[in-house]
Amino acid sequence: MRIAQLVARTFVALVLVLAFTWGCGGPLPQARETGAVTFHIHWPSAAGVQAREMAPGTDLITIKVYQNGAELEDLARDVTPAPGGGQTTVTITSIPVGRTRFVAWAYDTSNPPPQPPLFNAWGTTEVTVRANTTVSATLTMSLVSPTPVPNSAPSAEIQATGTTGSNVVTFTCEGFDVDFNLDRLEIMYNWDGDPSSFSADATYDVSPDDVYGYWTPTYDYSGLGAGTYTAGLRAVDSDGLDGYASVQVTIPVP
Ligand SMILES: [Ca+2]
Repeated sequence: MRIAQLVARTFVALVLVLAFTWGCGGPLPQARETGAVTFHIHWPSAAGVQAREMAPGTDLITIKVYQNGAELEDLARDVTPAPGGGQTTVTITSIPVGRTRFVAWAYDTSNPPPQPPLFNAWGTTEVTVRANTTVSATLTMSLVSPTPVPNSAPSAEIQATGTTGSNVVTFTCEGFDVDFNLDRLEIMYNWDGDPSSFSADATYDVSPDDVYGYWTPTYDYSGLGAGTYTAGLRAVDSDGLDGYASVQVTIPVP
């Protein structure tokens, strides 16, 4: 009898634990670790012209934060540029750890609404955010002139990473287009070693047209001979203007 009661109580207790766990949506996920980045925002200088004199009306810099191609909207930050063309320093905190892309736009907001603010410059950089650490980074702005801006060509960045023994290389492909009409990313290889065979192999559509595209295609090189190969990335906007970047991939001897 006692054993039966014990079994019954244990069963009831188990049901209660399961119900509690279920009702709470399962074990709480561990909060993802975060870190911070301090940006030193530099302005271009040329021919003795003092920094921001080249974009004298700039009174707002907006920094946006991206991870894995998605914007972390809560982390976007508006910054007032330092007066007199000096360096602007700003720290963004509570950024989840990992590889992070930052894009900054600089504006002259003196235009009365509904006219849009004049877009003066932009800059971008990639930072690896580390837990409970403040990383220092430089963000160099590139002037956009004249304003309003004629359509300009996108820029492209490509990196390659592989894991020993996996026979797979992963490409990190990024495209940027300041006038928000990035249309697609195209990756190309010459795995057969013939430079004339270098051609677009796959395409990633940036939809809707945006300022930023992010894509991580993979390539399985099983059976490929050891050697150094080239992979290229084209970032193309909706008017057909493009930017290009390439990366060398070294396949080890099996
Ligand atoms: Ca464009």
